[in-house]
Amino acid sequence: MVGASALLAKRAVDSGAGGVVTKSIGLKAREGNPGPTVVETPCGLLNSMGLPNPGVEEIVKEVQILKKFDIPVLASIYGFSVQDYVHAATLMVEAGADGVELNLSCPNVEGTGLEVGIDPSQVEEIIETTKAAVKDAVVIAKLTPNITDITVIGKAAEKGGADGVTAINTVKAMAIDIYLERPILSSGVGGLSGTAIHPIAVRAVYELYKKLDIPIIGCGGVISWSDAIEFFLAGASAVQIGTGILYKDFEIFHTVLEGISQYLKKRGVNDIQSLIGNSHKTST
Ligand code: RRO
Repeated sequence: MVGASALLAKRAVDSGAGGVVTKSIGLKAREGNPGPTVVETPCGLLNSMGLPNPGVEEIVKEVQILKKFDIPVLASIYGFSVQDYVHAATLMVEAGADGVELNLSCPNVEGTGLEVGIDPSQVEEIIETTKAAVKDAVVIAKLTPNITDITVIGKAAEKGGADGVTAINTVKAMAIDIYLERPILSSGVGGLSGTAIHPIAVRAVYELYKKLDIPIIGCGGVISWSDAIEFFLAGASAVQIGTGILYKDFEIFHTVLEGISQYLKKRGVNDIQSLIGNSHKTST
């Protein structure tokens, strides 16, 4: 996720990213939650941004710029109803997005994201209706880890016709100011990303790989090239980097790609494809 700016997204691709996922977009502009909306913790970033975005009409322009540069774009979409998801997704695909990643997992706003993303029947319906509307464009479901069994939601997405799933969105978490004796985030609870959640994300990808036949995108705490390799071995076909950009700047894409390439060379492996899911061979 590189926000809502085409130029920042282009910087990520110039630094080695294979494509970009936008900040989550809805039909209407939203200011987001009042501050503080972000807290740095010793092992990750806690946020409660509250879906700030300029609305789909503004993002259409950014997507059009990205497509002029031939950059692969997934538009992240949220909605407060099935029709919201479908409408915003259709506008993004008409603007040239290669596909949409449906946010079924934002932990910070009532009536969307996580609230629908823990209900298999709603997930299936949102995916099925969106897929029917955008036809050949890719539809990915971004899943929440804030559920006992993530594979139930993964299966629902697959049944609805998803082309893939992204695992995972942020983990519900909290930080408290010990002198003010109250939560630091204005909303109290937020979502944790970064290093702390990487092992949770690897476990989620591993469990999903056992049950799904569609591709999985690993997301959560990729800071070093070895984090990406872990995702591939767990069963991911691709990885996303978000919080890692804040820690390592855009240079992270180059460093991760270079590390992966050295690892493959050292191990005599031809391509990443040959790594996908390999950790399952030696486990029960
Ligand atoms: O904007 C947010 O508060 C937010 C979103 Br859309 C999301 O998907 N995950 C998250 O941790 N925060």
